[in-house]
Amino acid sequence: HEMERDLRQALQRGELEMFYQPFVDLERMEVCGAEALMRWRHPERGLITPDRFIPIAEETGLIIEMGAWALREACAEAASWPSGIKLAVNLSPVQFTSPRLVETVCEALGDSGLAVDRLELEVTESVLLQDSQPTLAALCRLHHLGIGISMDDFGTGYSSLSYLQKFAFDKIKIDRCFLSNAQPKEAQAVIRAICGLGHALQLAVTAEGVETAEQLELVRAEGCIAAQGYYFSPPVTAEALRAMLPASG
Ligand code: G
Ligand code: G
Ligand code: G
Ligand code: MN
Ligand code: NA
Repeated sequence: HEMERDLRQALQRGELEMFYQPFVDLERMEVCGAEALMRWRHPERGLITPDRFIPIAEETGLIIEMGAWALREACAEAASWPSGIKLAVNLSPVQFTSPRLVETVCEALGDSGLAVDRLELEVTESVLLQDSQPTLAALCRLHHLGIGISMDDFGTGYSSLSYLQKFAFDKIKIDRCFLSNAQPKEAQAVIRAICGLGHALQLAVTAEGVETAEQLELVRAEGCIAAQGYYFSPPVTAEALRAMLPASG
């Protein structure tokens, strides 16, 4: 696979880079964390977004190495942030096929000095699709260490609700399609229902894809504790993200 060779080289040559998208605490209206999102800074083709290369990295298993690099890189960066600022990192289902996943996470934390309770790992419900015992065991071990586990892209899969029963998630991130693809009335109904569910299950609920002041008002009024989206900031370089952080926290 030509793309696989290119990706492996990209990893070796240091062409992968982590971007960060802030999320905002809706009570204090302050940045309270950032999600790490991978980019490929290609020497000829410029900045390539993950939808173009993560699927190939998953097919070839290279995501295991790339994901380990991403964890180390993001934890090292976040260790320099004010102590109230959280780091969210995405994990692919394929990374759970590695027996070393938990160790890899622990090494990234240990080497960076980032406190465990500042790390959140985002997984989509596809992680729990096959009812894999090793996957569930790894999630439980990570959770027991004090790492937050978030269900990403909530509501877009086959049966999101049943997955909430399979594992004690800390947070659900409402998929951005519920804001972007809906009339305001429909969006309100869906956000309200998900916030009600989160409240009943004692889960933090956050909104993705907030692009307008109206959407911000809606998710805040319905009880989301945090929000993320272009209204605040797109994913930006580590340096640009640092400029958005409070002086301490
Ligand atoms: O940054 P962007 O919105 O284009 O990211 C698209 C998707 O790529 C994200 O929703 C996420 O699922 C995936 N992704 C981005 N960065 C990473 C990463 O570091 N690791 C993994 N496993 N997936 C990522
Ligand atoms: O992990 P996840 O699939 O949720 O990744 C978030 C992706 O969503 C990133 O690739 C980011 O570029 C994208 N994104 C973040 N905020 C917005 C937004 O406000 N609108 C849209 N359309 N996309 C967004
Ligand atoms: O609108 P203003 O010029 O203040 O925004 C500058 C940038 O600051 C925004 O694009 C956003 O990315 C970033 N930002 C950082 N923290 C916050 C916050 O708490 N609220 C808002 N609205 N923007 C924030
Ligand atoms: Mn995510
Ligand atoms: Na998402």
